[in-house]
Amino acid sequence: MRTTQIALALLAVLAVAGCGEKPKAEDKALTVGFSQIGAESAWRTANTDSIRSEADKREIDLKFSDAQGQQVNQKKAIRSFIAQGVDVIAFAPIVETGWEDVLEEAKAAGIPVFVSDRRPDVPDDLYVTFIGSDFVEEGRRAAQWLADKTGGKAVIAELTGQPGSAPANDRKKGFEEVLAKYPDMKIVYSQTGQFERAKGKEVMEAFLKNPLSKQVTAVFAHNDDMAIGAIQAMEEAGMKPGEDIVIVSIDAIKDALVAITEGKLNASIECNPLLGPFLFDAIADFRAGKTLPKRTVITDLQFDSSNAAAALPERKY
Ligand code: GYE
Repeated sequence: MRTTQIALALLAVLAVAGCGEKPKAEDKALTVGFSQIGAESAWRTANTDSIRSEADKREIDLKFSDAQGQQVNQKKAIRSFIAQGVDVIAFAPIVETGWEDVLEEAKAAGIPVFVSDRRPDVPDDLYVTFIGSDFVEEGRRAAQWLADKTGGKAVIAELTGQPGSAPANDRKKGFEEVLAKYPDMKIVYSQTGQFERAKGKEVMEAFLKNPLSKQVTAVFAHNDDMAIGAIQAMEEAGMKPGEDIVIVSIDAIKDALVAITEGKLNASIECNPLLGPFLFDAIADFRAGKTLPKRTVITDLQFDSSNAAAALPERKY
């Protein structure tokens, strides 16, 4: 009698738990296809680590694709995510233009698209939300820092980022907007270093052979890696970067904070690459039926000799 009761109770529990049934759709791990730009900078590596580790933590099935700096590869990856029927697509668009067709295809397939880091130039209805820093503001802050440091007098060489990318376009725009208020600050040379350390070094090496470089009193680099490459070129040419020439850049990676404490770099405006938690929170909220803002702006700090050393021990990237 007792055994029968226990057996019945057990059966009831199993029935409630739905034991033996096939797993329902919501029991499966969420599948997210993420198309990354490449590995051009320390910022990008930290961004990739953040996305991968956050997906792991949440047991999300992440299909990660590295486009190695090519828009065609990103578009191929997105098309392959559509063909695989992933639940969500996320991507960091390398350049602003040329995304409409592939995002229309995702929309037609009913797959929501989340934009991370850089903005694509497409109509709002082609993506759910865009999460990233305000690059125009970063450019403004770099210029304002330089104006304050130099008393509004500077002959500037600019190292620009990936041509056609939102951070290169916007950082230049914000920087020039502030420069317009200072008649004695002007950019006399501007060349892309593609956001890469080696290219930043190459560009500076070539520029130092140009007589125009003798007039230059400041360098604005669109990211720290290019600034660090330029610093190496200046040191190899026997100059004292940070003293002979004032250098300001963007990202605030650990190497930049080190260079500031060594007096070789003068300032870096932060751009937070740790977007994984923001991205996967947004995806979770969307799936829970919440309305998301079209744009989430990540707030950033800035560093110079007044605060870099204190921040260094805690810096993760
Ligand atoms: O500043 C740069 C990277 O899109 C914000 O891309 C990002 C930029 C970052 O290569 O270092």
